[in-house]
Amino acid sequence: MVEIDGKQLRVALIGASCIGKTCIIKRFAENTFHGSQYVPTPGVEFLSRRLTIKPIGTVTLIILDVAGAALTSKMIDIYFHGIDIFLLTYDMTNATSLQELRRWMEILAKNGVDKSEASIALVGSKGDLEHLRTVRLDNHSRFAQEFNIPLSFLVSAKSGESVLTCFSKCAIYHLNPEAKQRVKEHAVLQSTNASKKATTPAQNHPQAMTNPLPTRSQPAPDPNSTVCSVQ
Ligand SMILES: Nc1nc2c(ncn2[C@@H]2O[C@H](COP(=O)(O)OP(=O)(O)OP(=O)(O)O)[C@@H](O)[C@H]2O)c(=O)[nH]1
Ligand SMILES: [Mg+2]
Repeated sequence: MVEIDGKQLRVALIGASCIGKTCIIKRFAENTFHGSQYVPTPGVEFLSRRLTIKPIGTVTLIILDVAGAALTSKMIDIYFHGIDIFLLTYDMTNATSLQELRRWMEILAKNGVDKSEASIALVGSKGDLEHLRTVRLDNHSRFAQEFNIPLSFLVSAKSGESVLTCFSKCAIYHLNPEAKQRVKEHAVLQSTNASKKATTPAQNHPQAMTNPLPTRSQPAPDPNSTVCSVQ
């Protein structure tokens, strides 16, 4: 069993502006949601929370809230130094925000972020706005497959749905060397087998250990829920 007591993990949320990164972090770290007005994050902010993962112990997550506007910042390599887990976040009501993650993936690659060292998750935000969804589940899955991203979540900072699960599962995954080894092997399989479709059985693929993106009944529209994502 992995010994985790006292460990610290550095987690960064990255993605376009106004997709709900700060709200997800505040929901996780403070269990609050102040969604009525949008205040862009200036540069980078930090919050932390200690997580108890039964039965293996406690781990402290130091969470970097990276402003969407930091995409072009010259400081980005400093921000990304030593990050254990990247949560690549997009707004499921805004298809452009998923495409913008391509630019963030380029930045990760440029900064030498190694997918077998750092763990990467694809996170769809604003899951309570199912009625406004423009990113379908298959778009999400295709993106995750294209970049060999092993973890997938759909969360809502507003309702709190899956926020704790997302951070906990990412931490557990990152602390499990076997899971990361499987990603490494899968990446090799993909690159040596580029002409064929990946044939790894679903139960062996790391994606199988993630929570399925849930479908849910449609909540009533909430006109006050967001300033900038409901266009
Ligand atoms: N309905 C709904 N709205 C949300 C949710 N999360 C965030 N929002 C809205 O989206 C707006 C932007 O959220 P932020 O968390 O500030 O966005 P950000 O990604 O941190 O933006 P930058 O700091 O500019 O990078 C907020 O004002 C909220 O109204 C959610 O889960 N559901
Ligand atoms: Mg922010």
